[in-house]
Amino acid sequence: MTANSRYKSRAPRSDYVGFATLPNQVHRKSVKKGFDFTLMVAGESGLGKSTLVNSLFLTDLHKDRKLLNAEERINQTVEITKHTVDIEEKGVKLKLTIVDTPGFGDAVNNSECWKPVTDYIDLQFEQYFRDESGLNRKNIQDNRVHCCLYFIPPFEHGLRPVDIEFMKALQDKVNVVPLISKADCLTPSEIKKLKERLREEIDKYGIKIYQFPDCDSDEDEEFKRQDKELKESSPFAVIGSNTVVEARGQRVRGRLYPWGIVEVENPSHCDFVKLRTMLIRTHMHDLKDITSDCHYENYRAQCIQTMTSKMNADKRVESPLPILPLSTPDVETEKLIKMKDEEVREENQQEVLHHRDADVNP
Ligand SMILES: Nc1nc2c(ncn2[C@@H]2O[C@H](COP(=O)(O)OP(=O)(O)OP(=O)(O)O)[C@@H](O)[C@H]2O)c(=O)[nH]1
Ligand SMILES: [Mg+2]
Repeated sequence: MTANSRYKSRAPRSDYVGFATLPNQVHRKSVKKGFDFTLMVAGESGLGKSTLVNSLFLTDLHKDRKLLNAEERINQTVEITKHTVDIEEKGVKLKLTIVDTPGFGDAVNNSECWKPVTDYIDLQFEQYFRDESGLNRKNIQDNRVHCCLYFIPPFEHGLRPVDIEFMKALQDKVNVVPLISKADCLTPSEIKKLKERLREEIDKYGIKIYQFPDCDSDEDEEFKRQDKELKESSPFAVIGSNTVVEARGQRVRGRLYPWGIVEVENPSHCDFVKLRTMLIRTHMHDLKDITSDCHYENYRAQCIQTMTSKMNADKRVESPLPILPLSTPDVETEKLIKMKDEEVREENQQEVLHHRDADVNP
């Protein structure tokens, strides 16, 4: 729509007020402002978290970054690290932030290994809450985490206690998307079996993972088919690699084995493309909405509740008596007040008479 048409073209029609342009106005404004999205990865050490996010975004979308050579291995992540890339596509700007977390060990005692991760998420909420309640609300830096990819090892027959506890610790703070990592270690039938098992267990243990929203009935058939396929493929089985190999005469991102090549972006090898499509093309906005409408709202409500009860507690310490609201006196009280007034008046009169007597008869 041109500026001209927005202002003039519909003017003569009396039944057209013009609010039908609202979606266009919103569109223009949001394109101008740009978008942001923050993705986090979590799970046991060595499951390929850093490799996958690199395959997903950093090398893929950030054009200036070169692909790593086979020798340039990704190092073990030792602290929470944040990478931000500004990308642009058809004039739409996206600020993408990846939060890579160090994996927990495979030790039996992994008590509270999720704490640094949940603390990080809370800290971003806290920062946003402070900024939102402060004076400079216009330039708020929103670092809230919109999605956490939780990596499940391919070697187990289902969820381990630590996976259950970790996801439960995350579930009310962030959209959790479970992934079967290193899917190249499994055959297609093993993947199918593990997915079924994981779906059952997620249900059984009441783990709240990110739920894909229902598809609108007016969507076209192709979209509906893709949406169904997406839901049926969950939890996605993924493969990561930062090396480019030669396959079928083409250079593709993949893993080279003595017996063949595993292609990261080949849909018959793994769900990598489905995951990327879901995160970027189809569900980014929903993930952001749920973060702000559910997870952040929960945090905010809890914060306000804690602040209110603390304020009440402080007041009670300062004045041991409860502060009651002023009320209008009832009938009984008014009677008592009148009687008291009468008494005072009588006393005053007697005092005046007494003084007069004293003046007359000194
Ligand atoms: N077979 C296989 N190996 C993978 C895959 N993704 C990563 N790896 C390898 O697994 C090893 C660990 O990968 P990282 O990406 O460092 O794992 P991480 O989860 O980030 O580990 P921490 O930083 O310790 O938490 C590396 O040697 C990777 O090359 C995969 O999909 N399949
Ligand atoms: Mg890592």
